[in-house]
Amino acid sequence: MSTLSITSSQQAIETEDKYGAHNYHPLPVVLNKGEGVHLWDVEGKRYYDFLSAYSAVNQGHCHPHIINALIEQAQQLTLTSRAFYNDKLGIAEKYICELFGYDKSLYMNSGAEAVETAIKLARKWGYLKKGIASHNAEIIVVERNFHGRTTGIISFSTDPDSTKGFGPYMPGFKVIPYDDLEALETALKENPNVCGFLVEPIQGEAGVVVPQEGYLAKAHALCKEYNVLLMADEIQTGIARTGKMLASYYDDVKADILILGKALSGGVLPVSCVLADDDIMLCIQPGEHGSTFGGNPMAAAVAIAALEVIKEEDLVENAYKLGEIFRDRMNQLKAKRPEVVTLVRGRGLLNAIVIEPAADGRTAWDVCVELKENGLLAKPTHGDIIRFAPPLVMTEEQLHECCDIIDRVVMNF
Ligand code: IF1
Repeated sequence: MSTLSITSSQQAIETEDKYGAHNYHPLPVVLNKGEGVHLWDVEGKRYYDFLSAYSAVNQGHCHPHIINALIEQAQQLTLTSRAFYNDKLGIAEKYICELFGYDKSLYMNSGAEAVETAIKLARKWGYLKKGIASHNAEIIVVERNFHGRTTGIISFSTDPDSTKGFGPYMPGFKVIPYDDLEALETALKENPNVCGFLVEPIQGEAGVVVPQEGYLAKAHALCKEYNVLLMADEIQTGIARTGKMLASYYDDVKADILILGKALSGGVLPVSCVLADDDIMLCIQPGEHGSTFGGNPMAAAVAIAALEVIKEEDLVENAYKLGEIFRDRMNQLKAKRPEVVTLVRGRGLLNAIVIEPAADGRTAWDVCVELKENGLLAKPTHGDIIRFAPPLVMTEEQLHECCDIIDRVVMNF
């Protein structure tokens, strides 16, 4: 059977349409090369990437330090399974524990796998340490949460597109409003079986929803008062994206369970990780959890390299500085077209604008198609919100060039 070679965008789109599941509706662009903040399509057109694969490519596409770590390890040893030790996992465990200040780490692959791991860990801790009766542990989650797409995780989603038609759902979750400390305290007071509060420090998929000042710190204090674990999902907000190494750091919070993914590998392969101290992590004993690829030598080598890039290139500071500039530019645009841009929000280089649909029905989708025509790639979420999240290696000059593109498109919308 001959291996197909893609020679046009149209051919790629038609091939995927014929042979691929229709579980996405991508923007009509077919990419075949990435480098730093840029992507190229099959026809050779260059774009600025303003999505970063939903914050997995914080270090820029194909970062040489990460790629070299991948190639070197791939030529040495790729996978042993955890039935045996390998000489890279311990180094990656030590590196990440010391970087974030935890006793232990548990490497998995996808973000959803890490969230499922955190759920199992919190429940186990609830039974062994808090004394919750078996099978009665509850975890508090928030409205418009996004933590992945497994049947367990969508069981507590409030998004019909994520949930309808996939039941029956996993029990043991209580949904409260986001950014509502009274609702959290009530839920904690009413239910002695709560073992965890799972929350994004800034809600990504909901449209970059930034909670009130001090929300996470006050939520953590309530969790401590009721002997409940704060489980911070920093899969999208972590690894320098919001202008701090973790979004939790805006509130000086160290979550009881920290969940990382995406940029933990710089977008090179799936690597996720759950971090916790011994009294929590050691509730899972040998043989009680794992995965074939979790903690494989390549993931270990890539994770270390991806985290080294963040530090060596001062990406936390760059994200903070460029984020200020970006929101300033977007607020200037909002002042010029208040009937189109109704909201600008975000932290660091995780931002979003809300686009009011035009009288003729054109929406944020049409803005993104026009941005693509002008050399910038972004994608709307929930119809009217455009998330802007470029790689953190962007220069100030490049950022202004991108803002000029957004300006031009919105002014003509
Ligand atoms: C898709 C959304 C973003 C995440 C948080 C866990 C996960 C994600 C905070 C699961 C993943 C991805 C999934 C991807 C698109 C993207 C996404 F639109 F789906 F919601 F970023 F906002 N926690 N988010 O953001 O990690 O298993 O995917 O590695 O499913 O379309 P994963």
